[in-house]
Amino acid sequence: MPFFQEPPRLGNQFDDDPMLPSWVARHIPEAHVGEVTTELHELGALAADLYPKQLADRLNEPRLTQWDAWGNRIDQIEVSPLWQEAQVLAARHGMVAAGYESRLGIAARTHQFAIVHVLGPSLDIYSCPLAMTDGAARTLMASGNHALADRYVPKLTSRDPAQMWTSGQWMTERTGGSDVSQSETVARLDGDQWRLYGTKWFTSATTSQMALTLARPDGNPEGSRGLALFLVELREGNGRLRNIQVNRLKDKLGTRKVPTAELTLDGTPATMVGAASDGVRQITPMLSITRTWNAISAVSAMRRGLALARDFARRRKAFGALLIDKPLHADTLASLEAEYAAAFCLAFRCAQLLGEPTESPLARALIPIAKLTTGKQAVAVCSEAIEACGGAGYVEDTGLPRILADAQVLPIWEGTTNVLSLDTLRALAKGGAMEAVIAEVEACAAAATDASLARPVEVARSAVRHAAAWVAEAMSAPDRLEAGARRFALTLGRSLELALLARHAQWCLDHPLPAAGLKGHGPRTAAAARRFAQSAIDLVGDASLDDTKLLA
Ligand code: MFK
Repeated sequence: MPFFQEPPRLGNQFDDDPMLPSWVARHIPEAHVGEVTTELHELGALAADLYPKQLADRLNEPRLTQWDAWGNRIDQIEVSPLWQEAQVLAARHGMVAAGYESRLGIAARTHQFAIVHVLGPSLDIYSCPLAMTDGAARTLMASGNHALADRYVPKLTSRDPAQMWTSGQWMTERTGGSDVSQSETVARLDGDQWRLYGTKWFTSATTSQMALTLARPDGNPEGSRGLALFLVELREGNGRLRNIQVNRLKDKLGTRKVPTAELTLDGTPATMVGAASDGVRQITPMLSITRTWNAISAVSAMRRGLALARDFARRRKAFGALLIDKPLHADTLASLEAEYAAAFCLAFRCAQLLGEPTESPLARALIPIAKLTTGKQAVAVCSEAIEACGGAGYVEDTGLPRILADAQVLPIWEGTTNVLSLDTLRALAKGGAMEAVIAEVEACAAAATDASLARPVEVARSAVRHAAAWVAEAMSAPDRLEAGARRFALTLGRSLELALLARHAQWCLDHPLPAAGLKGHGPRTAAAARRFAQSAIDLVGDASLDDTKLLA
């Protein structure tokens, strides 16, 4: 009988997760832990059931039809079958709605992102429109425009698939996605109606029913302060786009199921959300939400890659043994699991902070730090995960390469690593934020009292102190500060991850058997903290600016 390798299989994505069950047990109010655990267990089974469908749907991509047979411009986008199913599942399982429900109080966001974490990787990046939908709901609620909030938030947060709307977020133009101050789209009043004219260059999920976007009202000054925030309903009742042309869909490295388009707005009717200026400031609630989604999605992507790599290691024999029994392979997987566990803690800490009624200085600082740190980790871990499957990991019809291609967007959209490093400096410059980050690490250190956690705690404390000392000194030299911003932000990210992981390990050690599924979580989580502490946590250091000039 010739040899055929069994492909990796996906198990229940809640039960098999080494972090989520204990995090839920710790952070969901005690009265609701049972019900939420049952819900997540069911979603874990659904995520596994969807995986073969995902593989079968691999080659289906969105299609744009610009003209009908009679020469009418129609610009219709058809999404993949799995995306159509995702739309229903996302509404039904409250992937946005759960974050707005009061039943779990301050833990609503933990509940929501636990659902996203378990189900998201099986929905082919449908998380993209959901993230923007969540961001649009939060932005409208924060806008003070009660009429708009009352009209649209119930649609955006509905659990009824027939009622739920998704929203886009159109910020990027040909002038750029990072420096949006140069946006060229203008807004003109036509009677009482604002109309938008311009080109939007990277509109993800163009099948949404509405979008929030920036445009410069006629006569406003150059720069970002002259931009205003607008809400656009994309279609008439008959489905026709409202003075919007879809020029083409983007041909991307990954996220190929997402219908990302280039649009021309040619008198598109729009509603001004707030004041006629300061649109960037008005859209910042969107940024906090989508960046948290990004961090959670980074962690989920790592989980998916590792779940398949671990299963593969239990099925694949080489050199006389299963890969899982090979010391070097097991060591490699262990380090990746530690990286995942650490990233998980930071992303879910952000989710928890989002549940607070107003954005604290700690949340303002942690969200960009988490986004940039976990985005980089996702690419590195997903790359290792496909390598752990050998050549199969590099062959498209195994489905494995998509994991890496999709992960590569995570450090790019919603603010690149460098843009978010600078945003971290901006957040920390506001009163009390650096102190809040240090206090967070110190609080974790004080709670993680088990002797086996002493080294992780010390590594985290020393790295964060080093980072704080560096930034205090670099403040006086703007070029030095900017050049070192990424190393600084990643140091904060990794030391926060380590401190949060050590603290969670302590909780797991203290609660060994609250549920059968949590057996062994204490020693395992502590091992993750010890292993992560051996990785590079403190990256702070001044590189020579002269060398940079020579090299770059
Ligand atoms: C799974 C996840 C899926 C995610 C879906 C993604 C699909 C969408 C694809 C995309 O659209 S990707 C493109 C996304 N683009 C960005 O994320 C923008 C990246 N650039 C930045 O973040 C820049 O830093 C920024 C545009 C904000 C800089 O613009 P400005 O005009 O130079 O901002 P400025 O003057 O620094 O800040 C304006 C105000 O906003 C200030 O407040 P004040 O006026 O009161 O001083 C800032 O403090 C405030 N601000 C800026 N960033 C903030 C913020 N406030 C809170 N949080 C922030 N992050």
